[in-house]
Amino acid sequence: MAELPSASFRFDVLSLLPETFGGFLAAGLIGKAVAAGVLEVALHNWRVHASDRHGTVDDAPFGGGAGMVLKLAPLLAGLRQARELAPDSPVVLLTPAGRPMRQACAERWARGRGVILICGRYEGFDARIEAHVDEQVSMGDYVLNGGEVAAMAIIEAVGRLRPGVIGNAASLHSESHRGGLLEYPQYTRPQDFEGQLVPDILLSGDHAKVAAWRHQEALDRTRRLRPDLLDELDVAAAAED
Ligand code: 6GU
Repeated sequence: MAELPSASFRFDVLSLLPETFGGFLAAGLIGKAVAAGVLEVALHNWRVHASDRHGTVDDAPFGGGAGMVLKLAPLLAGLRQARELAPDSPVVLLTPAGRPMRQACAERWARGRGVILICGRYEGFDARIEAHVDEQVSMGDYVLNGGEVAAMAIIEAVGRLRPGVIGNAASLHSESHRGGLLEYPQYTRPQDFEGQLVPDILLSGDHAKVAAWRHQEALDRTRRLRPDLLDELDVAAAAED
């Protein structure tokens, strides 16, 4: 049976550097999905809403101190425009002061019809923006010059969960972070690469043994690299008892 045409999912991105998205939106599976209309990405440069002819979007901080603060009015004008185009989309502020992005977040957003993403640049937002957004999300505990790279990461993480973006939907099921563990190690030919061997069990043809080995490897790897994920699984399991 032919696959049903999938409804389009839209990203509305508020950015002062919309040109940074060009290559990203044209390449690979995301590029194909955009060309096919499965994903729609509207870039809103909110500098056009500045009130002066210089396009000023920032100003000095009240209370003094170094740096500048992004003004509220032009940003909110851009947000209003995006909301009119995407009234059902949650509004996500991209900031290092937000909650770290998680796979569960991508899954939740992918069940909706779109997401509005707000990217700042260098300086912080006027804190009053918080009253106008649904969530504040960070890419992790390090500092970027702006939210654009974070927005691209989110477009990819959410977009790839939408029907019609990834050819082999089955590959979505065994990935790292699905089920709270890192993915087990994978190997392909050759079986011997300069003396580095593929584990024998993978050549055994015993599917049950392979499955058990993979689960154990996923656990070991998670314990080694991301013990914090195992703590979360324990908490989740305890909550189910
Ligand atoms: Cl979303 N924005 C900026 N400027 N820096 C970050 C970030 C976001 N996430 C981590 N660092």
